[in-house]
Amino acid sequence: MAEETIFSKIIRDEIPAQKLYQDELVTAFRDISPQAPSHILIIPNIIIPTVNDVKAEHEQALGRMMTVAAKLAKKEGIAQDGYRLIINCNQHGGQEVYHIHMHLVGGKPLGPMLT
Ligand code: DGP
Repeated sequence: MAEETIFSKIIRDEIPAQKLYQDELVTAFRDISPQAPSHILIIPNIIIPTVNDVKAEHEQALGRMMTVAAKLAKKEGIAQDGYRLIINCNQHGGQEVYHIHMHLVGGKPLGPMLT
């Protein structure tokens, strides 16, 4: 059983977060330290620590993360101009929270992708 992070507490409403969406598979909420006008995190409700831990049985939740990203981008009004979806993995990827999450970032022109 993978270790819980702060994100499990957000899923269960045990700590506050600006939740934008939740269903049986995924949860979306605003990032605590936004890097752009729209910065949303979309996570599976089950704990998958990193992309390295992804298995076929996770495909439904991971696919739902994409459809929710598309819906929220439209809702945020950033779909037309565009945005970026990012999943960081492990140390070199800059991952800080070991509960897989997709960053939905937009609302301004974004800089070069790799730093
Ligand atoms: P990453 O570096 O990809 O692991 O990104 C982790 C993100 O999670 C980072 O942008 C900040 C965000 N974050 C960390 N703790 C919290 C929290 O307690 N609440 C919210 N809303 N976001 C958090």
